[in-house]
Amino acid sequence: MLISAAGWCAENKYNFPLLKTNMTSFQVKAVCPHDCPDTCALLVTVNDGIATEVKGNPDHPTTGGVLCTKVARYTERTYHPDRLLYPQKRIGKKGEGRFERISWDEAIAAITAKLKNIVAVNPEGLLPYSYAGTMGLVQGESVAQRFFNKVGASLLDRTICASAGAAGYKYTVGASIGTDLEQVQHARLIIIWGSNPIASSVHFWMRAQEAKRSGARLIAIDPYRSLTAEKCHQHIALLPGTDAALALGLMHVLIKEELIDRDYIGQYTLGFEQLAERAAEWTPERVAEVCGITVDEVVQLARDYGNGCREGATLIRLNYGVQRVRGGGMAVRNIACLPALTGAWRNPAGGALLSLSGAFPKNNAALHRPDLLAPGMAPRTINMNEIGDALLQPASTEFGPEITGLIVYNSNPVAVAPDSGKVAQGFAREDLFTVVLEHFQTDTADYADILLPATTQLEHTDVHSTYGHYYMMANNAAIQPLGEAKPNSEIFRLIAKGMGFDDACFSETDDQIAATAFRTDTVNAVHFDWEFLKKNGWQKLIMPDAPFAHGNFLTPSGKCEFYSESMLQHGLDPLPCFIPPYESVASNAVLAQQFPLAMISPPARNFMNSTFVNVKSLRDTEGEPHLDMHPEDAAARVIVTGDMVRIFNQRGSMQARVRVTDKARKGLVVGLSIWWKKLAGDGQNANAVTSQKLADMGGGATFYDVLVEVEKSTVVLSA
Ligand SMILES: Nc1nc2c(c(=O)[nH]1)N[C@H]1C(S)=C(S)[C@@H](COP(=O)(O)OP(=O)(O)OC[C@H]3O[C@@H](n4cnc5c(=O)[nH]c(N)nc54)[C@H](O)[C@@H]3O)O[C@H]1N2
Ligand SMILES: Nc1nc2c(c(=O)[nH]1)N[C@H]1C(S)=C(S)[C@@H](COP(=O)(O)OP(=O)(O)OC[C@H]3O[C@@H](n4cnc5c(=O)[nH]c(N)nc54)[C@H](O)[C@@H]3O)O[C@H]1N2
Ligand code: SF4
Ligand SMILES: [Mo]
Repeated sequence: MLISAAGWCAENKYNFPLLKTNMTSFQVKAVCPHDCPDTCALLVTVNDGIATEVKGNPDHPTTGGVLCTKVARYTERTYHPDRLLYPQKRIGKKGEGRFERISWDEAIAAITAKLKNIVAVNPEGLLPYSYAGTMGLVQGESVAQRFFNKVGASLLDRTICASAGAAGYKYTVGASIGTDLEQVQHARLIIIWGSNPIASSVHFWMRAQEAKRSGARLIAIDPYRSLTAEKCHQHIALLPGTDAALALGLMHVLIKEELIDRDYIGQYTLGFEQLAERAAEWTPERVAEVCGITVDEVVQLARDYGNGCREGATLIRLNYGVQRVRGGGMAVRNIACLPALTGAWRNPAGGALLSLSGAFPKNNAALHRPDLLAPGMAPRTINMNEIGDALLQPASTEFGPEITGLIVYNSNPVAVAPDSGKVAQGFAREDLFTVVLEHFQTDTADYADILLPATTQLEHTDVHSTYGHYYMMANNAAIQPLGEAKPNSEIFRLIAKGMGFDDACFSETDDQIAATAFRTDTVNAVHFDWEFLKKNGWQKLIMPDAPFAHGNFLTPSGKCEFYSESMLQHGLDPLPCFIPPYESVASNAVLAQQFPLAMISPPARNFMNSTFVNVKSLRDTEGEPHLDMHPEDAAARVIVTGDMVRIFNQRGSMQARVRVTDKARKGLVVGLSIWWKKLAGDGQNANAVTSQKLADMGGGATFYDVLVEVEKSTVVLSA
């Protein structure tokens, strides 16, 4: 159903910044809301109140007029016939997905009646569950978090993506700051470590390609020959979860062969002597054995990196592929030591790029209003990676009250959270009251008691920080909300009002909230001005060209900490070390007898986590859930390309169609993700086999720390 708002734009009553003055056709400056480092500037063409085209803004320096295939199809998603357009209440069993239309008044009354009961027993019985469906600071955690603070609800630790690596990087470098994306094309050597930017950060890839055309060498470190690895000069296919060992091996060779920058080390680092002693233990032979690669690969990579740093800019694009395992935080920490060892930070195009989010002085005090928490209240924190277990926990002194109320927004936990069998079991609890704010009837929405229609980025206002470049970004609404959809902010304002909360902050408009998004008392954003940002679309943070060229690390010592006292205090090894995976052939021989194959489930190019899986043109491009399997592993199981297989372990099983290919190294299977469970024949996805165990730091997830077995399916179910 196409909801037309024809006639509405005739007078441009919302005073959008117009690039064309034609009343019936104009363009609006917007921003891509997705959990992607590129945070593109969009130009939305609106004709007669309908968004007809979404393009990349050619004037925005990092977008350069280019969008990925997913968001180029944004209108298809916005006007999708399955968009949720009005509030609904559940009439079937939980998970069945049968709903009936109700009014907003009925919905808010039903929600607040239930919440009042839950809160009266114990406010910690209520839990938010949200992640990065939109990265906007207004539609993310502004009014929502104010509401949960006011209630005194349980807190959610948002650890599903980046927290292990962020912690490891922070111990070493001090904050999520690194090489500016706009410098990448000047690099002479780029190591793409645990990342597939062709799929997940195409604007980084464009710059890496530019560097390549100017003679740069590209090396991928990835157990899988991803789209990106295929296009690099060299691909080092190590075993999953062994990156920390490879980094130690590089340190070993760099130090032994004196390929280090003694001057930089002396001035700007802490603990070199101890590091050298530790690295001495990691001979290339030992590293090769742990990582399942050759001695020559270790030694040559170290020489290329060390010599590269002397000859020009050498950049490590490390990403989240390395940190979704037990030792993920340590892996990122070890890699983050390398540019300080070689002085690669001296060059603006050298150094390391993980996340740049730490540069944005987000004004969380204004956005989230932690002061709304009543004096003396200190709600417990639930780690979102453990949502399955948390929902199945009875009350206890240790755990606190049972979770009886759950409000889900900006996330699809039944599809994306690990150990999905338990998650679904938790969501199915009859005594759990669940509200879901969504665009579509996702796997999670099927379990809602009350399902509320949320607006998309084209229909609401927002302000964005990013993690892949240094621009503050503004999103202007392009069209009116479809049907009865409302922004998350407005929905939480209505719920707050229904609860009787009359604090002034629940009357602030989205514009007023956006205007407080960044602190202007810090040098990075001293020039932040929401009115300007809205009109211009973006404003770059004030950042030095090479953030750590002269030290200035944000660690307690102000140096790059090869030795970290904070880590010691937190019960961690203060020096780089290798923490083996929970589940691997080398680290868990008993389990590996039953489940001998490592499995990873990184993002598919045409999906954004589980978003877009229901957009037919994109789903058709991915086809169906696949499993890439090495020819020897397939032959040993008499499996050929096209066979439907069952992938299983002690936690669950899923079905997928096999592609026999040496893209997956021997001993590894790869299921590109994250499929909607209900769009797969057996109603399962990769998270049927993933685990709720946590990484070494930051409470991070361990999605790629999984052993499975694969067998030909006897019963083939189709969607
Ligand atoms: N198209 C698309 N883009 C996305 C997303 C999406 O779902 N689809 N998701 C977004 C989100 S939420 C995130 S967090 C980012 C993720 O962005 P990246 O961190 O760049 O992650 P991926 O692109 O998944 O690349 C991870 C790569 O790591 C590899 N890998 C897996 N295990 C290991 C390991 O142990 N060691 C090493 N060295 N490599 C390993 C995988 O094979 C994969 O090729 O992408 C964002 N962009
Ligand atoms: N097996 C496996 N599992 C993984 C991963 C993996 O690599 N493998 N990756 C993990 C990672 S890195 C991440 S970040 C998580 C991602 O997990 P999530 O952040 O849950 O991401 P999505 O699956 O994209 O779900 C976001 C949902 O928010 C909705 N949404 C978007 N905008 C709005 C809005 O304005 N309002 C409301 N109410 N809803 C909105 C979308 O419709 C979508 O259904 O998944 C993790 N799960
Ligand atoms: S998903 Fe990433 S690449 Fe695609 S439009 Fe959004 S920010 Fe740009
Ligand atoms: Mo993520």
